[in-house]
Amino acid sequence: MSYADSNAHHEEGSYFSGPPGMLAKIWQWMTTVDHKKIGVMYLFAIMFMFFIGGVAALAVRYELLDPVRTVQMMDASGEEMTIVTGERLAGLKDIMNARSANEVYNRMFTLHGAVMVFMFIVPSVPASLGNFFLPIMLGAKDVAFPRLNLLSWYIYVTGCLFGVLSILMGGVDTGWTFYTPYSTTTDADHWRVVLMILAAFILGFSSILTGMNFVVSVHKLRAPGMGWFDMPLFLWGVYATSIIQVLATPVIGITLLLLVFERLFHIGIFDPSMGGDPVLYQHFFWFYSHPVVYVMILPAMGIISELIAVHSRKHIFGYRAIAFSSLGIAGVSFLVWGHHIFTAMGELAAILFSGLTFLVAIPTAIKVFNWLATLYKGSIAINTPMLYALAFLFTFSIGGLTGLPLATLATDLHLHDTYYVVAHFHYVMMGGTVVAFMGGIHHWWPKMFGKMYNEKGGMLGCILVFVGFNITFFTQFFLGTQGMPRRYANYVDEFQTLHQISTYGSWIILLGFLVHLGVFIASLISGEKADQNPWGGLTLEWETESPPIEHNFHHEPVVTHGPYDFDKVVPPGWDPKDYPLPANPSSHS
Ligand code: CU1
Repeated sequence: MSYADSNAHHEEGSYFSGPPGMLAKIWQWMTTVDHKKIGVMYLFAIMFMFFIGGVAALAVRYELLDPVRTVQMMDASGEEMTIVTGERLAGLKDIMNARSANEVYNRMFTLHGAVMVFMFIVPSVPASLGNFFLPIMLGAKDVAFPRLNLLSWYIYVTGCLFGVLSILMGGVDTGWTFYTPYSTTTDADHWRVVLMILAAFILGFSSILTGMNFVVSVHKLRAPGMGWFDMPLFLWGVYATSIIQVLATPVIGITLLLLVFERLFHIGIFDPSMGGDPVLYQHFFWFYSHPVVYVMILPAMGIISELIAVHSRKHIFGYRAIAFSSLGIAGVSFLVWGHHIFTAMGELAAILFSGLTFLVAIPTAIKVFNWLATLYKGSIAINTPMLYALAFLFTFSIGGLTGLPLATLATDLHLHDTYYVVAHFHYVMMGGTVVAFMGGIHHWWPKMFGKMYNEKGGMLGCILVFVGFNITFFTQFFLGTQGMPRRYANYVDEFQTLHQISTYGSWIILLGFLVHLGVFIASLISGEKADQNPWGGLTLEWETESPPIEHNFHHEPVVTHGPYDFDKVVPPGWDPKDYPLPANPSSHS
């Protein structure tokens, strides 16, 4: 509680205490250049897109509950729809089976992929937690370009609106990758396709500008005493991501623009019937979309470093190795795009891309081993952030290791375009990024909103998500190795049991997220007031109030110890409530 008296001579309120009056408040939020408010707005928008993408995912899984002979009968007999499989096909299933079930199914998985990739997972950690915490962890008042930050938010919202508009008009069936020539020739309504492509195009600008803002902030705004290697590892993750965003995103921008021109004006770049080359599109597309996998995962890895160090109160093992491995992953990420299209290139090229892909395993394994070494003999807290960190180690390791057979040419030929791939990238994206994101939200929730959440509820949600996730996606490794191709609404009977198990798992995931939602709402309404430093962290965000004041710190903080120097500065038997540390003459002088 010591912060209260040290700040007593200041009147500044918390960042969300706005002017009186609802309209004035809304106006203040809409025009704010405060990185914290912008981070919170991103958080809610991103969660909303996660909800839309999640509903589509549940619909896809629901359709796959049975092999659906309904569709074949319907195709044969024209418009008449015959429901064969009985009562279980009521409700949502009817909608899925409307007119051409396969068509609706294709739109559903495209909606799921496009929303989750472009509108949820790419901006997820950097735009929400990154925006809120990067300046505070640097000891700065705001990001380097606060107005640009607000502009990035509005560009993000515009992109999402384009996407939602396309969905409301009926959606697209191209898959989230918009592969040509299908995406330039599909007879779906022009504007739906164009709107969805433009959505991704616009969202790219938001990504570039945010990345640029963060790179400059890290270079220019570190607090006095904070060298590069005194930065929290979350910031190293966000920094590495920002570099990729700035360098790779322009490529997808140009590519999508060319795609729109091709679709509208038939200029002959990607369409072979006009002398174009569809494989050229795939190279362009993955030149961005592989690095962007690391835009998704690097900030998540940064979160895991914070969670593991703080909640086991241990100095992180191999700080520099973790920091450099983030940059290493960012560098290698630009050299491996070809592994998505092994079958569309020459033998030598495929061998080179295969070899380069294996390089990613080195910095990734460095991180995983360092996290394990940090946990060793730590005083491990059993709480939601730590549970999510442990879940991450498990699921992300499976995600990483199952990538190796895909990088191997001989095995990739069999596994390509099967459910094995679906399982693999969900283990990385959901088992990695989403799991870390959830852990990070719980870790920083008390700081962002000034309220504690119910720990038992958080842990219950985490366990449900973890169990449901593994039931849903581990089965898909078996489906894939047995030959079930991805992107099909119908399948042969022998796959039914595994598909059903997978679908039941998706319901457990849903239950887990509903528990989380309930816990968050309960916290906002009636949560216990959070201390300044509920976990005993040593990074700068814990040196300001919960929630932070408008300009983050009363005085410019001075960094006097490393971000994880628990062994040096934390006295035995220390209670985080006694923050700041007795021996720490830092910011509150
Ligand atoms: Cu890739």
